[in-house]
Amino acid sequence: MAKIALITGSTSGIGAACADTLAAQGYDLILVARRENLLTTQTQELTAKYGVQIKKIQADVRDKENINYVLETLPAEWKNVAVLVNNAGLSQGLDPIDKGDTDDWDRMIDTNVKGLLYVTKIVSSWMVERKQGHIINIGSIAGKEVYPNGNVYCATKHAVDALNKGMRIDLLPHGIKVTAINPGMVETEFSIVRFKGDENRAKKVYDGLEPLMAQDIADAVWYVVSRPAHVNISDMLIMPTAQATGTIVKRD
Ligand code: NDP
Ligand code: 8X3
Repeated sequence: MAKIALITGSTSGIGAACADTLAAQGYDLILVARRENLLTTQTQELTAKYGVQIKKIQADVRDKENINYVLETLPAEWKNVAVLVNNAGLSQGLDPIDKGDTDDWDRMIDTNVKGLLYVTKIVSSWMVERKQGHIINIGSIAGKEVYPNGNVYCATKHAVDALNKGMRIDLLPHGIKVTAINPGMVETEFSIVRFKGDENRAKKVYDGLEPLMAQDIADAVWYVVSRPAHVNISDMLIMPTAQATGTIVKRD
C-alpha cells in the first residue's frame, strides 16, 4: 500500500480539498464523515481520478464507542497511518453568552474537542508503535483570538490550540510531528452550518471580500506534510488578504 492519510470531515470544504490533494500526491485515504452518500460519491471520484485505495468510514466523531470500534477494527495494513488530519468541526450559532443555545454548545464541544480527542488517541497510539507519523490539527483564528458572540466556538478552537501544543510535547519522544493550521475566513459549508441552513445569512459573511478557498488550506496541509523529516511546522495562521483579525476585514 502507499502512504495512508486519515482525514476527518472529508465530505465538504477543507477536508474534501485535503482528500483531493493528498490523493493527487498518491496517498491512500481513510475518510471519516457522517453523510454516507457524499462519502460514497467522493470515494468513487477520487478512486477514478487518482487510482488510490480508499476506506470510507461513515461515523460521527462524537460517538466514542462507535469511533473506537470502527477504527480499532480496521485491517492491520490500514492502521499504518502516516498523516492524520483532524479537520471535522463546526460552529453553531453566533449569540451572546446569556442567549446561547446549550445544545449548540454541546455540539461544538463534543465535535471540535472531544471528537478530535477520540480519533487522536487511537491513531496516535498506532503512530507511537511505529515511531512515526504526522498529526495536523485544523484550528482557527478563533483559537488565537476571541470575537463578539464567538464565545463557545472560540473556546473550542482555543482548546484545539492547547491540544496541539500538548500533543507536540507528549509525542516528541516518539518522533511524531504535530502541526496546527489555523485559517481565517474560508468559504465552505461552515457558515451555512453555523446559521443552520440560512444561506443568505451565510453568504453575507463573505460579501465584498475575497475569502480563502478550501484549496488554500489543503495547499498548506501539503506544504507541511512535504517538509523534510527534520522539519516540523508547529503552527500556521492563514488569513485572507482582506482579513486582519477575527473581526477586522476590508470589504469593497
Ligand atoms: P464544512 O462544514 O464545509 O465541513 C465540515 C466537515 O466536517 C464536513 O465534511 C462534515 O461532514 C464534517 N463533520 C462535521 N461534524 C462531524 C462529526 N460529528 N463527525 C464527523 N464528521 C463531521 O466546514 P469547513 O471545511 O470550513 O470546516 C473544517 C474545519 O475547519 C472545522 O474544524 C472548522 O472549524 C475549521 N475552520 C473553518 C474555517 C472557515 O472559515 N470555514 C476557518 C477556520 C477553521 P458530515 O456532515 O458529512 O459529517
Ligand atoms: C472559522 C473562522 O472567523 O468564523 O473558524 O471564527 S471564524
